[in-house]
Amino acid sequence: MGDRTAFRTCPLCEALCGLELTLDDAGAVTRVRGDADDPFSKGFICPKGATLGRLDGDPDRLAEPLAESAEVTWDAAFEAVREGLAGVIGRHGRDAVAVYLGNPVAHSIAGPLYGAAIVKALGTRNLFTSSTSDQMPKHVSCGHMFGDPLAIAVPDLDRTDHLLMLGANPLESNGSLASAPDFPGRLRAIRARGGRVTVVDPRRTRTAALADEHLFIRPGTDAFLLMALVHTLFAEDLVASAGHLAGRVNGLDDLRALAVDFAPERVAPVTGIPAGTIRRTARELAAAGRAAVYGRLGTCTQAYGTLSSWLVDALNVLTGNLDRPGGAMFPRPAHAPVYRRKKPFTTGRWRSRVRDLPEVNGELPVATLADELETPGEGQVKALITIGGNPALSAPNAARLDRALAGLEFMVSVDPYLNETTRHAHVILPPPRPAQTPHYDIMLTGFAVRDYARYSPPVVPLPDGRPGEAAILARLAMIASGTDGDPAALDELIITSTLAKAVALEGSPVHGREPDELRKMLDTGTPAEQRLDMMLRLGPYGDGFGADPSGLTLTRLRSEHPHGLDLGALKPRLDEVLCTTSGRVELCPPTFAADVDRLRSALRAPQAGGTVLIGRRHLRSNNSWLHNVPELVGGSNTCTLQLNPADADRLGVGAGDPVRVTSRTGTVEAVAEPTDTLMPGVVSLPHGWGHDRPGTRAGVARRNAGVNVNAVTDDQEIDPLSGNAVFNGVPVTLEAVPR
Ligand SMILES: Nc1nc2c(c(=O)[nH]1)N[C@H]1C(S)=C(S)[C@@H](COP(=O)(O)OP(=O)(O)OC[C@H]3O[C@@H](n4cnc5c(=O)[nH]c(N)nc54)[C@H](O)[C@@H]3O)O[C@H]1N2
Ligand SMILES: Nc1nc2c(c(=O)[nH]1)N[C@H]1C(S)=C(S)[C@@H](COP(=O)(O)OP(=O)(O)OC[C@H]3O[C@@H](n4cnc5c(=O)[nH]c(N)nc54)[C@H](O)[C@@H]3O)O[C@H]1N2
Ligand code: SF4
Ligand SMILES: [Mo]
Repeated sequence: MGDRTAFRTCPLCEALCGLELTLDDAGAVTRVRGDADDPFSKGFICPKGATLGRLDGDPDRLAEPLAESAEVTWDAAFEAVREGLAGVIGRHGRDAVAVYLGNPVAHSIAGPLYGAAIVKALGTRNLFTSSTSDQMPKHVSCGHMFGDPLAIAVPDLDRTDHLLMLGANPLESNGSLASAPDFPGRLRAIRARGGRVTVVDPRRTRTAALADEHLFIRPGTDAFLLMALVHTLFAEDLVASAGHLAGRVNGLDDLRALAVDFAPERVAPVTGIPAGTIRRTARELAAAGRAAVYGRLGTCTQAYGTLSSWLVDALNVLTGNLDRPGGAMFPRPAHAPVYRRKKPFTTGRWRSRVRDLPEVNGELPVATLADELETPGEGQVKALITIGGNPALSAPNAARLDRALAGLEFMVSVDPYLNETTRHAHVILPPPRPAQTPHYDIMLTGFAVRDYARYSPPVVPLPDGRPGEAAILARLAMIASGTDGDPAALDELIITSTLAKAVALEGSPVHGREPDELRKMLDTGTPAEQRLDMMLRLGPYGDGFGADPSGLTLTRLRSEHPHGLDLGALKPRLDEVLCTTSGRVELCPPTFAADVDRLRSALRAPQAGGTVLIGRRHLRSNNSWLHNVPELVGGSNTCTLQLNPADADRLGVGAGDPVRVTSRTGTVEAVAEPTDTLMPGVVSLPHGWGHDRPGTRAGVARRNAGVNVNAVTDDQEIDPLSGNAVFNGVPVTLEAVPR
């Protein structure tokens, strides 16, 4: 034999890059390059994708399940899970089992296909995910504005003339809630075709440096700036009243009235952005032919996360840029049916036990997970299932959560690493290597800046008896349901009920047909492949089970488009997306209007002057779990405390000096990195570090431990409408540590 080449999508971040892998005859990945034939990524790759082989072959990855720290067979591991869960449910009831789903769940086939089934089978209300450390404010905003929390409009990067970007740093993150391979190149192209990019960020990031203009903003104050932009559009008669949105929007007058109090002069002292600049920014936005406002993590993980997310889209509506080419558009993923029964969005269908926080999108805020673990009483969480998550590092006040995890009666983790979180687990079920895992981006193609589909079968086959992640999760769902029968029955149930619904639904491409006939037509691969085939065939580009013989099937996607299939630029589709009760875009939902009171009181309050902390992403990190790849740690990727040189001088510290950072919740000590890229009064620590805990297995990460920023973030501070964590604008005090 010898070397061979194989192709797959990179599963690491949201950019969906195609990869070309070289494998030796033992099946080890020896080289990774960008897949030049991928129609979306066209060969683009970043340092993380390029080292996927090192991650794939990491000797610290768990190959076999662990139970009480010993390697066990898969049967024994599942039996231990069955006993552990049954015990807790028997003693304390179903809500005593909590589930935490982390970020990589959204980057797999298995997570989206089986995650919900596990939660449903458990019958617990205690679902927590990394979404409430991330984008939940956007779901709430879109839920109320468009009726669907997943109807997230993305900037049409390739056609826009003007991009106003807040709280995003795609030059390091490669983009988020806007899947765009080579995001940096797409930004440069905006400028190259004469367009304009403006970045709003408390730090002059690499993205800000690439832009035409960078506005430093005081952390956590975007909602004020956005309100002032709205104010200016109304005050200067710049609102696009005619055009394709005319008659499709409710609440214009309500928003106008709300914005009256937020004149640029009033918000300037709060945001740190001069009134003249705010006015000019509004005028530029209104004057641009095709413009998009895009807000990401920095605008979500703050105290006004939902208001900021809402106002971003309010600006897209007011400038007439929602749902039009070059504006903010709704992707049309190939696997998601267009026709569906529509239920308008609500929150608070149940509430958390300890802090009485509302359910949002079927889950509770991760900021209250430790409360639920620690507070005794009926309904206390006694068991936890984590899937692809590391909340002992990633959650707000993670040090507290880390301690609370130690008290669980039972914990099982589906995770390839023995890390800060999974060291608390009684059983760890490791998914196989990326090379052994199939890929289709169920979640992220829903946010792609072009319609695009790609299926990557496993590059290396699994050994007999070794379950893939889909099979692990399906088995967990069966165990959770109390039957522990054949997991294939679960998929069969889902397929049968989906087909039954599809044939009954008017407008569906299979309306009126026989479910049995459709069932027989499905792909003959794994259960996950059968479900994917079903989804694609029912989707907007699908063959409708023969109704459109040239349409998409999984078989066709796999055999005819191994490098992926470009389904074209985004198309206007507001009517397909909208499912508000009114059938219109709700520009000023009452819950948001009520929350504006917080902004108004803050405008009246004297400005607090102290130091605040923000986060930071580095190109070669990926949250907490790539620090065990030698090529990715060290150099520019180190866990330093960045601060403005003026602040460093005042503190009497220079580069490399230790600084103590203290907040309400704790203290960390980090090494100073003075840099004028940070605005005065703002300091920055990256997240995902702190790999010095005992009982983990990650040698490289341990030697590059860093400190956990989430020892100083606060789980009691949340964005009230979404329950989202607040990672930006955390009040801290600094102290030089004598050497
Ligand atoms: N290399 C790398 N890539 C990643 C990840 C990673 O860890 N490393 N993580 C992935 C994940 S999980 C996500 S969610 C995405 C996130 O992708 P992005 O949203 O691009 O995230 P960040 O790079 O954190 O950028 C957030 C920016 O907000 C700024 N900011 C902080 N506070 C405020 C504020 O109050 N207002 C404004 N306007 N800006 C503020 C920060 O300085 C920072 O530049 O990245 C993904 N990609
Ligand atoms: N201070 C601060 N905190 C933050 C952020 C911030 O900007 N600042 N960002 C927040 C954001 S945006 C996010 S998304 C969260 C992330 O929060 P989490 O999802 O809790 O944390 P990750 O570090 O992404 O952990 C991923 C876990 O999945 C495992 N894993 C990797 N690949 C696979 C796989 O294929 N299958 C399975 N089952 N497991 C896998 C890894 O080993 C690791 O344990 O962190 C949040 N925390
Ligand atoms: S940008 Fe993201 S998807 Fe592309 S190679 Fe890098 S980590 Fe992978
Ligand atoms: Mo995230």
